[in-house]
Amino acid sequence: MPRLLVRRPSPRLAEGELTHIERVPVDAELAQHQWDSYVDVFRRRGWEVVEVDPADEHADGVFIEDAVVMFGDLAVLTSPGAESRRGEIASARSALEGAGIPYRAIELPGTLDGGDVLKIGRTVYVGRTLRTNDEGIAQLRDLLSPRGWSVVAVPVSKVLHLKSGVTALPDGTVVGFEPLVDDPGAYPDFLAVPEEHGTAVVVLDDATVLMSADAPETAELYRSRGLEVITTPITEFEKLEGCVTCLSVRVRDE
Ligand code: CIR
Repeated sequence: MPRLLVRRPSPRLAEGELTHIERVPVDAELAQHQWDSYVDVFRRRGWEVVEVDPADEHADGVFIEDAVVMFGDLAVLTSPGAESRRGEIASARSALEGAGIPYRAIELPGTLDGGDVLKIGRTVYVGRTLRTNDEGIAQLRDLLSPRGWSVVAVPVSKVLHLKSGVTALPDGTVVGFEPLVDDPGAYPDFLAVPEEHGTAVVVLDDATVLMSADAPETAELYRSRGLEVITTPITEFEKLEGCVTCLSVRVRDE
């Protein structure tokens, strides 16, 4: 059974880091409700939900994808680029140990945020951003090359993380909102979508994706390509530069 690692939102969510957008009020109660609905999408589809211990002192802890990335059955524990987020790693490590998931870690001075990692087949695109540095990318390459993955660094300057700008459909097509993508030509197969919040999809299976409810035209575009599209509202997380991918780590059966 696939497993979903999640961490419930901190009551301090509204104080999370912001880089590219202005701060607006966040409704903590609505955020909790949206988080519950997000987790329910997976639960209803048979995923086992594993809660990482709350880290209420870390406003951004809910964005658990930044702390852990799965490569097959190996987890990589990251080294967050924002100082305010480094304390999230200890509890993520305990969660991996508790769940019996083997892991390796990126170490300082290397930094790497999980939001900068996009896997397509055995290719791993890694955004070089304010959060992920060359040393972090080099450490990731050293871990993955012997395991048969190839790591490709791509520049990202217009959004927080690589996956704030692009993700991939089940067939490997990279989708992005072009004004926010540094180099669409970096990907063999690129599809421009009409809305910023439509760029992030979580692949649930070969025919189904989960995305934000705030991109209806993009949802229609994906449906016209034969996909089943499930939408969920995540407005309170989008206000903090979060998206649908970053609220969980998907541990899939290999
Ligand atoms: C941060 O700046 O770190 C958070 N406010 C947002 C993190 C979003 N994570 C992601 O896109 N993977």
